[in-house]
Amino acid sequence: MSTIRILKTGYLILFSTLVNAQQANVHINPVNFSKVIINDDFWKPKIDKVATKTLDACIYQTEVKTGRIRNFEKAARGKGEQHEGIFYDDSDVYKAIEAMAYAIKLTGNKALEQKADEWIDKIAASQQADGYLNTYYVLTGLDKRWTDMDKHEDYCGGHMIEAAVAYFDATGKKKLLDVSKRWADHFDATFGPGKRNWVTGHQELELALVKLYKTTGEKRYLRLADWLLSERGKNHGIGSQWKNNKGTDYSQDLLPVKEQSEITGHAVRAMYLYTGTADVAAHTGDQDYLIAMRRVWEDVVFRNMYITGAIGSAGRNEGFSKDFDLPNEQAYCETCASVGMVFWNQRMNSLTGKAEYMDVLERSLYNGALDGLSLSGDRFFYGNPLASQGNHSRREWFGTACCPSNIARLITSVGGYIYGQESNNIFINLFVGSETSFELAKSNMKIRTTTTYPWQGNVSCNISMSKKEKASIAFRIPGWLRNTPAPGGLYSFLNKSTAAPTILVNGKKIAFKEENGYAVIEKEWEDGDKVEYHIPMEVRKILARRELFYDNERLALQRGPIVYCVEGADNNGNAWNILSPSTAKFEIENFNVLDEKVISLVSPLPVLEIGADGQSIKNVNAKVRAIPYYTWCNRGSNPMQVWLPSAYKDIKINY
Ligand code: FUB
Ligand code: ZN
Repeated sequence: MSTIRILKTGYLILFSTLVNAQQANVHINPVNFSKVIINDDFWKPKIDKVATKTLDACIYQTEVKTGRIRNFEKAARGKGEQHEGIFYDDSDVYKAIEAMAYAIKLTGNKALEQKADEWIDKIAASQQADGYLNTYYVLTGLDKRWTDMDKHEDYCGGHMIEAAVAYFDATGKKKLLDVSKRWADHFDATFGPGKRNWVTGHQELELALVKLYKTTGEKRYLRLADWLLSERGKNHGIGSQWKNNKGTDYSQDLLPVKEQSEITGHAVRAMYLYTGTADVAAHTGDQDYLIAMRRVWEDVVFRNMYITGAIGSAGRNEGFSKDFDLPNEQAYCETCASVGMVFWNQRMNSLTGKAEYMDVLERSLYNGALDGLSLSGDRFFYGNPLASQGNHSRREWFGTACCPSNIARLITSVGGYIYGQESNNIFINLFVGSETSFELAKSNMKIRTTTTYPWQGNVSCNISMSKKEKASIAFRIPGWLRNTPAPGGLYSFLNKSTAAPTILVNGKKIAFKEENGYAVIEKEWEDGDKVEYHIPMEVRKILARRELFYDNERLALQRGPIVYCVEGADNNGNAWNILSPSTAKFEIENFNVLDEKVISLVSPLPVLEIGADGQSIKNVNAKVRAIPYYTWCNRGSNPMQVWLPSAYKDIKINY
């Protein structure tokens, strides 16, 4: 199957040939977002909100409230005007364009396309004759460019490439892709074997170069990404200000990537590094990278991940601290780090074919990452703590504004995480109402999925076949159904469940085999076949390993993939005075958090209150309501807790 796509410009790209040629080292090829139509009750409204509210906010902040677009205009004029903002601000423009690209593809929003085109013209106009592009150095002195690895020139370049690839995929327009290629060619001419050494100060370019390789077919971009990885751990001195006084390897540059086994330093840098590493390994087949990544992944998931799938507990380095050091109220948990967990875990699933990576991805996506965006779509969390005394609020924007456009690009590209394929084996990784099609060996298979996930575990797939053909469909069996909240035993369910998934084909229950965490059915598919996959959902109480000191004598609640919290808004203004004994019974109740229809959990629980005399303490039984963690702090600043005390000593009446 080699489709030659001829673009308007006469630019030839051998799309399918390339993709097929490159996938030798992966077990599952994710279906690109652009091939998936989303019509899901949970995700579609969120995508629409990002396409309107979130991106409107990004556009307003980018071109009106801050100087990000003005910087490009000034760089294009070349009159030495003053740079506005921070040296990495260009990256936010690119990430917003990437999100616009996904939104344009999904919603056909013409105004967004016009805006993106306008920005791309300005970006192109500011590119230097030799391909260099970075408004900070163009405006502050080109003589200083490429002298400081920490200054994010490569990070901004990487985000430009990602935006260019997404925009090209979404619209077929290649102006930004050409700009990116010229920039990458400039980088390639400057750095590499026999040229100058370089280590990315904030990883991102590695994964972007692999995307550029996949889009253009030019192998030198892959080689460049591989070379950048090989340069790490050679003492080039990046992030050196952090090494001694913070005691961690801030930029994951103390050891060569292949020798790394511990997660260290800045969380977003780490996630982008290992995503890029997995991408390179997928195309080169370098097993040493895969072995190292598994070691590091275990260190993240077995010892350093929150129950929300968030990572990076420490604010001082925006990253990891000691193993098992996961404070709740002081948790940093940057939104971008959860977005990075989604990226990396998808790559690991693709490389290994194992569902457990998707389990982690799902946890980070529905909880740690989604919490970063308000239900209104135009307010953001930078950090995502698991407890609050009511002193947190969602913000319109940040000085360092990496998170808003990052969550925007993740939500609009969620279609890219649902399905996978390897020859005649189809994988359903996330349960989202959507449609896509697969080229099988002899036929075309179309799948239309309907579901009310994440609130109920019913997933129904209608199959259309161009002709009959044997193939397998593998449904992920979520770890939470299998008594494994997270691989590695960092968390466990208080009570074991014997619930099991069931599959019906054309109304008849059938046996399936289990492979790598998937429920697999194989048959000759016929047009009109229907598969119903059912994953029972129960309210589960979660305990943390003893070493997670902050969670001792506490439990958390989860149902399906959703982690819950109690918030003052639903509980008489408090969330810290509630006791949740291990025997407490929670019922489910439909509930609205603003306009978000959710399933809440309710239980009569002991609540401590100060009596009318101001001195006595009353122990009352009150109906306590827990809501999905991702919906908290949408009704003003409120106290909140994910981990509820199960012993009186951990209760606070006043906070
Ligand atoms: O340095 C660029 C971005 O700003 C990082 O990814 C975030 O952690 C924030 O520091
Ligand atoms: Zn961020």
